[in-house]
Amino acid sequence: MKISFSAEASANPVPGQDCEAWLVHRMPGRVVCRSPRLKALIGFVALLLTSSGLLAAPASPIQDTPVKIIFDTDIGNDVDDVLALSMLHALQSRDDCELLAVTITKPDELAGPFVDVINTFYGRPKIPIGCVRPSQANESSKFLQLAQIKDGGWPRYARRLNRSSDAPRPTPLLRGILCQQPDNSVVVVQVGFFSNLAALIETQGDTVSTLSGRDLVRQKVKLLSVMAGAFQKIGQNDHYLEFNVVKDIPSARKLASEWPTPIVWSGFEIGIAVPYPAVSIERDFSYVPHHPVAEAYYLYEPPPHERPTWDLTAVLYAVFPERAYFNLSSPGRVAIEADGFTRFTAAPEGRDRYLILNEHQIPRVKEALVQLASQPPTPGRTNAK
Ligand SMILES: [Ca+2]
Repeated sequence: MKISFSAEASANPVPGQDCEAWLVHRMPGRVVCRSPRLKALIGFVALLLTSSGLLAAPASPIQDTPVKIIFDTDIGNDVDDVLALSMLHALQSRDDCELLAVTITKPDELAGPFVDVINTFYGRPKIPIGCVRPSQANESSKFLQLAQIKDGGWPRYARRLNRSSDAPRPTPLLRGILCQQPDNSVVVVQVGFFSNLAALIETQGDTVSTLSGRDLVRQKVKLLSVMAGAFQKIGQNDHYLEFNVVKDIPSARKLASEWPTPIVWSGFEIGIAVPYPAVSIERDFSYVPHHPVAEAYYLYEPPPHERPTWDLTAVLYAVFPERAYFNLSSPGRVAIEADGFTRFTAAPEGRDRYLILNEHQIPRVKEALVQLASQPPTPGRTNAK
């Protein structure tokens, strides 16, 4: 059980009220203490336990409610999407996020089943998955075939989804999920192409919601955390054309010009500054004979290769924007040029910012990414609450 403190309530205590009356059960397994006296008592007991060695470390990060996340991914291209999805499961196990849905922009029949494999492995087979339909534009994957691999005639990894074509399409799924959420509550993490979210803001009102896609996003979404573009020189190249943008430039341009909420961009330079430690892939996933995340990494490019953490950084910022893992640029506006270049122009009221990472932050970010990506499933947990 996690106990957290409400700073605004403790600053304004009600005189004479019992401690117990200030206990508010916010959600299963999670209690918020609003009593200054009880907080002091808990703090004293925690201090005693800590000094006696019974508690090894201070309490985990405090957050009122789990961050509601929609994860939009081109999973099956690079392997960082897989590590990013495993991070989200760890964060949900820690009550730091709630993964509402995974939507996929890779037009591969095995992309949906592979996400189903990962979600099932982490004990959450009911998380909705939305998939674009297969197309000629698809590039073959190095690891999605893990969804079909068998040992002695039996599937190595459990799943229910047979092919992406059997899953809902992303746009109606996104509309249905968003309209059920409280206003200004959802953080969308986009770590692939812009196709799904550009299509979402293009939708008209329907039986699910009378709002257009753009108005629905404006009402329900508080932040878009996107891995795309480049906002520093990449080597000597000051006009770097980043993969997620150039694969669907029309959609990227539409989103950049019309998306109605704040956007924080994790540029190409952030992920390459934090290579994922190969030793983690070799050692941290060996708690089971077959681990789909590690096996995907090996099939993509095995250790000692250390893959950049592009998509993982977008997840880390999305869930912990207040933890100073990164600095933010000044506000401005990102425009996508005709060739796919992401041009940032500072503007005081601008919608966009991009991540900045200094040398002191890199070790801390790397440690967080490793610990989250390699955290084992929590027994008995499902997304069914
Ligand atoms: Ca990706």
